[in-house]
Amino acid sequence: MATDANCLFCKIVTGEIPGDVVRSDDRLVAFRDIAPKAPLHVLIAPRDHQPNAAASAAADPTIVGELVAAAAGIAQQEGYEAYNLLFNTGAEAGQTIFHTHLHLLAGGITALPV
Ligand code: DGP
Repeated sequence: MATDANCLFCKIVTGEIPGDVVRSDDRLVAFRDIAPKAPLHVLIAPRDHQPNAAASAAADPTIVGELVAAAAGIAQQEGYEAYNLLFNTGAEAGQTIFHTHLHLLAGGITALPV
């Protein structure tokens, strides 16, 4: 499994830096966004360090589906039937953390997380 000692989200998924974790298993960690753009705003990150969703899909063909399935479970657990999912890919598209993460937003988006 790839890790990057300089990556903030690697530090959150390993617990080196605390996060408000809502789900964790051997494949992924989900934690609340520090600057939420909706009443529910959770980031779902693979443990494996890859710079974006396309790279994760290339490295591990099932992981992106696992992130989506985790999002569905978290939304249900938090009481939301409807939600939005977003991968920012590339700095020009608003990506600021270059460790794959799926944004899960529900309850009314106040601004796009870009
Ligand atoms: P993106 O722009 O797609 O790379 O999203 C990065 C998100 O990460 C952004 O919505 C803010 C969030 N974020 C940045 N630093 C931290 C942090 O230290 N903890 C948590 N929980 N979220 C963070």
